[in-house]
Amino acid sequence: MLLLRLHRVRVLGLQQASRLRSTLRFCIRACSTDDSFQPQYPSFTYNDSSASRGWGVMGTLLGLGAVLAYHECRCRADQESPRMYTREEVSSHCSPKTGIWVTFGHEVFDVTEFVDLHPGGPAKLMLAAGGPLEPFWALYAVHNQPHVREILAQYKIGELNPNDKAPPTLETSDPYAGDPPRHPALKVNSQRPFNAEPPTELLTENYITPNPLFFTRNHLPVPNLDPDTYRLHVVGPPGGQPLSLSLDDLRQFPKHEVTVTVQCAGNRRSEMTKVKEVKGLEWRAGAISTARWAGARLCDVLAQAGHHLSETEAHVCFEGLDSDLTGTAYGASIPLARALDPEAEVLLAYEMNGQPLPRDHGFPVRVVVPGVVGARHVKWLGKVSVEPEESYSHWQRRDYKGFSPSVDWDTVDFDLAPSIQELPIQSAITEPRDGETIESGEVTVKGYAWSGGGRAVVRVDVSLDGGLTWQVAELDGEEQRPRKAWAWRLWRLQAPVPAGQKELNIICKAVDDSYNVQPDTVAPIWNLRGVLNNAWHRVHVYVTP
Ligand code: HEM
Ligand SMILES: Nc1nc2c(c(=O)[nH]1)N[C@H]1C(S)=C(S)[C@@H](COP(=O)(O)O)O[C@H]1N2
Ligand SMILES: [Mo]
Repeated sequence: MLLLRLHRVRVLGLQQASRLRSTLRFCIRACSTDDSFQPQYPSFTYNDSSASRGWGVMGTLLGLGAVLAYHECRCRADQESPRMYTREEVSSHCSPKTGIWVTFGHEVFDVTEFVDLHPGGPAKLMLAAGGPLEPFWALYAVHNQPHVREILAQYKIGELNPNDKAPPTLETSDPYAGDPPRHPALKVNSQRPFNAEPPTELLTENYITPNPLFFTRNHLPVPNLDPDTYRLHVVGPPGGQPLSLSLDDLRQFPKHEVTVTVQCAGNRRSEMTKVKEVKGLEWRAGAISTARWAGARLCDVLAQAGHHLSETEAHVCFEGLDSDLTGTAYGASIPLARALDPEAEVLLAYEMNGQPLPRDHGFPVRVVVPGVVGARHVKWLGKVSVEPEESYSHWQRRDYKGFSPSVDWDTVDFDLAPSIQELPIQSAITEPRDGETIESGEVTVKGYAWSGGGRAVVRVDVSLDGGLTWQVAELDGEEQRPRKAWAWRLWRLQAPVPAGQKELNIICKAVDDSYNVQPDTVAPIWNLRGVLNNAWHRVHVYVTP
């Protein structure tokens, strides 16, 4: 009886908590893979003191209920030895049908009943269903408090079998065996080579994408490079001196830092596939991320090697140190004029959000070309040269190009289309999710908007009625510099749900400072490779009556 009452206190407390959620914003801290908590540009702060008082009361109630229930649970645990589970058993409990289990340390919890009470929302908790909480809680310091651990303790059902070791590592004959470990929140499109995007629920939580969540697009195995012996080869002009630069040599150049959004040309390809089949990975709207990059400016390094602007057309070619079985490396190029323009801020980056580059993102050095398609941001950079023609790489000449919708694989002539460089205006909705059921009353729509070539986002229009009427969203994130708007704007619209609506067709579209707009549908921009999808982004949701 006492226990039942306590349980109700707990549940009521949490219901109150979820009602408060809409007025509360938390300081979400991002961190690096090594688990050390590192504040990074928190975009959310407490903004309502009465709400935090509410949490104080709630916390006390919760705390009391939790401590007593925890005590009860401990007594039970003392009486019997804990039930043992394997990781496989835990991972098979990942839906409301099977029940939802998670692990923390060596303990196993059945949190099925807690999912709908979670103050961070059920969708976020479900990202950890069937597996460990640690990688997720490392991203959200809010869980690093005793009362959170106490709530969790109430759901304990047993422990991990100590004989069940962590999953075996890949075979050594596998060329991908040396790939780094990855964050389990990433939605994997291909394991070998590794291609993955953050879930949209997490993508726009932070203006700066935490390194472990930054989307990853690899064409080949990740090379394992020794920073002490690493050298960057810069070919000199005819008669000039080639450079062979160590990491320390690169650090001698003035350090330049810039916030840049990287987007893969295949972002939102999955919507193109719905029109007609395309060749490529099924990226949703998460093949885009933003980081603060630091390194030497490419123009400074090229100048040191004796290069200067030439009268004739010229290109700077980049080669990665990742290669396939035939020894062919990843490669790409950009026009020399962009590379030499100090205002274009092209970097040879060795830091990402204040850390050395993670292995997946090009350790120890990558190119960052602000405003330009991801494919030119060559990772694991080994060689830079200035050539009269574009790179001969497959990825420069036989991929990453756009075509008319009627061109197919029999008629395509890759030589006729220019390689993609600056990307067009883009935007997408990250919240609510397609197919979700939302409460009537008020809806919050969130998303990102970005344009290539340094063009600033000047407006984001949102429609709740399939495009009949539009409301202008509020732009968050850093102010953009004219002609150097290299990073995205996050945006949000809080609006009443039109009365009597059972469903909403939510759309977003952005405008850049050249007044470029997005096309309304995918079909007229469909292309056989599925690149450059920037059609209006649409999300269909249901409204609870
Ligand atoms: C069974 C597992 C979990 C438990 C028991 C739990 C518990 C909680 C509690 C008690 C809070 C409120 C904390 C406070 O303000 O004092 C909270 C907030 C939050 N949790 Fe969790 N959590 C779990 C899993 C997760 C996961 C896996 C994620 C992310 C992927 C997550 C994301 C969040 C976020 C973003 C908030 C802040 C909510 C807001 O801003 O309104 N949680 N969680
Ligand atoms: N060396 C090398 N560089 C590369 C790639 C690659 O496979 N190898 N992929 C490119 C592509 S297509 C994209 S979209 C970006 C992705 O960068 P990220 O993985 O850091 O997000 O890296 C580019 N640079
Ligand atoms: Mo890409």
